[in-house]
Amino acid sequence: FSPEGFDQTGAGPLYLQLQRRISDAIATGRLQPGDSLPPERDMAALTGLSRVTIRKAVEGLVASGHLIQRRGSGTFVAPKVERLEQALSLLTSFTEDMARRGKSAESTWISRAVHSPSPEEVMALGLAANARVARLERVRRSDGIPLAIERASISSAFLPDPETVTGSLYAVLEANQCRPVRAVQRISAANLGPHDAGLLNVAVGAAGLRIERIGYLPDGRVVEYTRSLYRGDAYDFAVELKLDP
Ligand code: 16G
Repeated sequence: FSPEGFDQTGAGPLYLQLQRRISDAIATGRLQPGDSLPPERDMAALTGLSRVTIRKAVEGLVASGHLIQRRGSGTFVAPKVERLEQALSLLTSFTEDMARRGKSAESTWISRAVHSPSPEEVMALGLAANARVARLERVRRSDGIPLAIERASISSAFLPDPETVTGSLYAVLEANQCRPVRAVQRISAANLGPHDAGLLNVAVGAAGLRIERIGYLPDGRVVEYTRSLYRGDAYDFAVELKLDP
């Protein structure tokens, strides 16, 4: 960062000039994923620009997904995601999928509690009106990178205490002898709104995949109704097709 090259007279607003400089540095590798940016005050001193201009430039680059901000620790160049290929024909869990790739699986919990079911949950899970439902909402990460937001609803009959799920939901369901053995999955396109984009560290409006999974027990009862939002820049879903006999 240096004061040279900022055109105070005509080459467009100064915050846009600074944004271009930072995004060029990322594109050319002079700034690497994970590199930290100097604090706002230092950037202002280094560039001769005002703190208001610095803040506006950084806010724009956070919104576009180039930078990420962590409260208390500063501003960083966003990590690059490598695309993952995910088979659609296997009923696996997030934890298992990551383990198979030799990657870690982590969750940041948003909420985990028992509720009265919504009409949508009553329908999907086939619940009685007075039933209760465990709702588990979390951001799924691998090697620290957020990949999906997952909102799982499980009848309390199968998961009385959602607090027992600290890592893998399917491992807990398996221990309770109610892991789904069959599922129907529906995928649709979605643009991520400000809240979800923030949770996934991507630009507002970035492409996402909305995935709904309904998981069944061998006797046909529904055990899981999960709605997820996957990062469109991180996943390729693949399935084998066979000629209609
Ligand atoms: C996957 C499933 C989700 C399931 C979860 C369990 C999709 C789209 N979703 O993320 O329905 O609840 O795995 O993972 O594949 P866990 O056992 O690691 O908690």
